[in-house]
Amino acid sequence: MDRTLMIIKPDAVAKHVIGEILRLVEAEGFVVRQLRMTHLTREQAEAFYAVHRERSFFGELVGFMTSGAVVPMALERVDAVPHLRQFIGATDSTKAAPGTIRREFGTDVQCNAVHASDSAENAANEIEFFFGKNT
Ligand code: 3AN
Repeated sequence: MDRTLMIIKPDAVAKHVIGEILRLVEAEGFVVRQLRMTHLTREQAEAFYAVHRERSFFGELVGFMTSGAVVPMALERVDAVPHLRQFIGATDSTKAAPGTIRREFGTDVQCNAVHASDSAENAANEIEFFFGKNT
């Protein structure tokens, strides 16, 4: 079993679809191992997305991710990282495949409902970011 980190982003929290997203993720065979609701500070959002610091959309991204509560969770499943990436769909919700989380619940490239780790190494770091070591 592998673990990955998913975050339900402020747009999806504001749309009251936390439950619907969790239901779909659990039906897909993911087991929720850790889960909490938090409101990121600017410093936390900048640290979480540090790899994007030089990107033109960094300021907007940090503004969006601090605009409301988020729901990070550690999910466990066989092939968790690639399976969840596939399941949530492309970054731009308007281009995500039908049936994916981002297509169903997101709006565009920024308000795309969820984040999912893109590698096993990042998954471990991101789970530690929200839930500490030994998770
Ligand atoms: P993904 O979340 O699919 O791995 P990344 O890592 O390229 O995508 O981007 C991280 C986050 O930055 C995205 N989830 C999205 O919210 C935001 N983002 C990516 N590209 C853009 C863009 N062109 N304009 C605004 N926000 C963007």
